[in-house]
Amino acid sequence: MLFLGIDSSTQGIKYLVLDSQEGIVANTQINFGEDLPEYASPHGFLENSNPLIKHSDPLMWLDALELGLQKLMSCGINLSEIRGISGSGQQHGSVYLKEEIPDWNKNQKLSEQAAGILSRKTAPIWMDHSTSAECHELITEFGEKTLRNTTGSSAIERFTGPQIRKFAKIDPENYARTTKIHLVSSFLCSVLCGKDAPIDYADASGMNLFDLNTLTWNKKIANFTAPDLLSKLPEAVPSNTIAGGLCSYFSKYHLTPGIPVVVWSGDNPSSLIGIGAGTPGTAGISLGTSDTFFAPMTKFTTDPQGCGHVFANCSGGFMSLICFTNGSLAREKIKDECQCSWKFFDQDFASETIPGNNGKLLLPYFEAENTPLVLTAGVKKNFITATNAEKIRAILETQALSMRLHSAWQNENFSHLRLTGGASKSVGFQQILADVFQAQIETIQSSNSAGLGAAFRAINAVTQESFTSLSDQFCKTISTVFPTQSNAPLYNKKQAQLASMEKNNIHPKKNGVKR
Ligand code: XUL
Repeated sequence: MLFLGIDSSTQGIKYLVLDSQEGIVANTQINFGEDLPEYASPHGFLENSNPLIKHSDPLMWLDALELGLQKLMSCGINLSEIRGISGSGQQHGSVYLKEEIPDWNKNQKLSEQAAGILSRKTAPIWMDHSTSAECHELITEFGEKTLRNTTGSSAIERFTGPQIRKFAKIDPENYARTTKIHLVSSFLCSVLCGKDAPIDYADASGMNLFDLNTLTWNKKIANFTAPDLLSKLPEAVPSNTIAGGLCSYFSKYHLTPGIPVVVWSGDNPSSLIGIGAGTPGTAGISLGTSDTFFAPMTKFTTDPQGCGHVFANCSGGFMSLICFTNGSLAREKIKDECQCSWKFFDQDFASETIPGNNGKLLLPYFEAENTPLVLTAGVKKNFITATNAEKIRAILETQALSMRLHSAWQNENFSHLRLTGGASKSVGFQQILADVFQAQIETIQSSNSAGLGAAFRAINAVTQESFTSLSDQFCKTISTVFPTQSNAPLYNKKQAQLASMEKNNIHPKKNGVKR
């Protein structure tokens, strides 16, 4: 049986078809910047003179969805044999509708039909950091600790609740006309079903609105966030819920109308499933537009610094998530500065440098950063001169050390770390991560773990096959890098150096941080 997993991420949409016996049989993707230049979003979001504002055009996602399905038709598999679909979306982004999602008319493009039902032309995405005032208001009303213990997170700029509050404040008329607010995940799931779909518990956790103790929307927080908000939120449901049958519009892509569409989730919760990190002791690191560190949690613990999060885990229980905005785009900036090849950036720099890099570090805040919270972009270095190889080691070691520093609140020991995402193939970065975490670094066959996790969730909901059985079959490790134990003291020292560099360079008041 074939299942389709779709991952709608910041810079594009990826499609993966999994044969439940044979493994992955098709893989394809659409890049928003390259394939849809008319949307003027080279990195998946629109230009804005305010660097804290990051919005995307939801119609671009719909054109990409259709373009990708067309591309998938030419992959040589019979799409009519697909028996279930699920997906994942970049987290926190929100889409505002003034009418119900219709049963689409086959003779008109999705984007043309959807244009008429949006109550807000653009969707704030996870990279938006423009809601500090709203976060401050939430914290003043409920207290930081209460928010954290209720929703799993402090009030966070990119989270959907503060974003909705800002919209209701700056555009009350269009907010009032809004009848439904979707996440990227639930919006695209609704599009496939041709009717409004629910939000799964895991992606609901990234909104500052969902109570992780009761697994329901928190009425008090929702009422404070924006007028009448509860009536505009989709239902929150377990991650294995079938949202509906595929609407007949998609028969033009040879998909069979009526096949189950399983509720979509966030890309990070989906990746946790897709890398097969079901058991405590194994964590995941996704090296994409954002770098994220995530792991199943043995107990509900929150981050006292307010940067890390607890989400519902699609396979039950909870997971942690720490997001670093300056991931691949920051690596690319350094690569551009060095004018070197990817081979040099991913591998050859290592032989021209030494672990620890003679203390050279750099705070790579090319964009506003989530972890630690930095609202004024600016790159800081503790060196004046460095070779290209040293600059590359400086960014990679800083990113690895920052992940270790800011994930320590979980109080868990990780002996295995599974890497996913585009940069996971960098053998230089793999060794640095192994040495910094003193853990085994594993990679699996598919670097699209969010799409694979989505396909697993479709299979699990439709056939009841367990996640353990699926990951045993399809998440076999293809490479393992072992830590060099003698480098442990050196990186412990360097982590302390990074902590004090962050402390000395990040001035909460100057940055407008009110947490
Ligand atoms: C997670 C986060 C990002 C997006 C990227 O909290 O904001 O990782 O999910 O797609």
